[in-house]
Amino acid sequence: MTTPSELPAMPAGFVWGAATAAYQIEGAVAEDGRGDSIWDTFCRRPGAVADGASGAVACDSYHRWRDDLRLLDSLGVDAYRFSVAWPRVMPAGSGPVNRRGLDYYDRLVDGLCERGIRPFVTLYHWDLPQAMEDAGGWRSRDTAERFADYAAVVAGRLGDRVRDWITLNEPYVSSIVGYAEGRHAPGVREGHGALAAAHHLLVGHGRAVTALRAVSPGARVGITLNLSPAVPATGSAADRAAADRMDLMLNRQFTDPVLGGAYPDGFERLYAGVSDLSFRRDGDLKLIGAPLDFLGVNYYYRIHAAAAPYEQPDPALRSACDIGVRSVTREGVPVTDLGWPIEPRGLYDTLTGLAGRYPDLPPVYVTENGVAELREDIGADPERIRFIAGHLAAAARAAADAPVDLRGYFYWSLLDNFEWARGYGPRFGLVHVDYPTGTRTPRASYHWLREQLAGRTADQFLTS
Ligand code: PNW
Repeated sequence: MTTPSELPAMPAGFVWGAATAAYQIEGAVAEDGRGDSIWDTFCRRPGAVADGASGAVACDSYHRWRDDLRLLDSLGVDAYRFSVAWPRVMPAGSGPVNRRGLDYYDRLVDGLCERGIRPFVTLYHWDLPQAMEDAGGWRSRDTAERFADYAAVVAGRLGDRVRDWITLNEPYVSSIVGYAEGRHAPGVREGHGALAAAHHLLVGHGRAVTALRAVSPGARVGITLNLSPAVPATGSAADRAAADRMDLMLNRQFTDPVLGGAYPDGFERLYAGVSDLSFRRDGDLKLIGAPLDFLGVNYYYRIHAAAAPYEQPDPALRSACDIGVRSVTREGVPVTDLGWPIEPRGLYDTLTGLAGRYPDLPPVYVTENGVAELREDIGADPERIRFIAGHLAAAARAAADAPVDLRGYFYWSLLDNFEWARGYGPRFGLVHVDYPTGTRTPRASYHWLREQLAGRTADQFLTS
């Protein structure tokens, strides 16, 4: 198959956007009353983040947000997905509200509305207030309640202009990468605790959905999940079973409760001896599985799964990511600079798979998809253009082949930014950022996307 270099025609009303997240772009971590988040703490831990980097300055968007608005405006996107930092709004996670923190998002939302750009607001993109972590973090059910309180506060301030809300970004990463792998904040390696965190994140999601709708009756509410099809590295029974375990941990642990109102089959078996799952309570699934206005899907790559020995033979000592699986690179599959396989068909399979498994699948937005380069390349990024066009073609095919109501696509990311434990090496941006001067320079992909978007109205008219 040849790789397209143009965007496919999408139905009228399709939302084209770009995405960012608070801790990755804002900087200004000690300004205007912001409290510490678990990422501020994690970044201070020796060896936790590449080059000892942190989000203390990042893209300085807390001060340069007008530049970001100008970039979005001239790009011609319909929407901007950004996140609100919980510790700016409630420095201790609960209790007093910090007006100055909310003021920042108020200005940003006003600026978007003035330019006709629709805000998609993520309420939690991993920056848990440190004070909440000190009280148990997501292992504690109370954090879910506090999250809903915070969601209500944000909606109370922004809900007159913001319609589209995303409760959580990638609860898999918050729980499994943060509490089981320990590669992300808070950087612990647990079994039961990580599974409790995953569950409480979903409870927090459910409570936040209720709170958002109560405060802002016109709200459209969704959640963003990172989904990666797990395919067996070989046809062996062992690799097929490994792929199934990976799919359970990474995908179905989240999609089944949220979209199907049920815990996935096989989950208790997967974690037998690791956790008794005693954090589950009656009524949780009803809350977690309440109908959503949309699902956000983050897709980067698919996983080629092979059976591997458990790191820890004794289940009682196992972390929740120790499931006897390793992911392998397949001969002939191109990879990005981060080693992530480039396979648009994984996005096709994700979308059609959702439609096949969940009869009541709500409308879907691709809330992230993108490619990073490790080179400090300011201008030419043909790989990025091919990546975007290839993945959109796959998404459009999925929407044509399956009952998927695909409503939009957000490129990750508008800007080069703080890529978590990898620091500032990987560059995902349509726009290059020079650290730490903060100078923003649009890349070729930005100009390409701008031209594609400028020409889209006529195309869409033809096909709709
Ligand atoms: C997503 N991992 O995350 C996030 O939503 C973004 O904040 C991030 O910048 C983007 O993808 C690109 O990575 C992930 O190491 C980041 O397992 C890292 C991991 C997984 C997801």
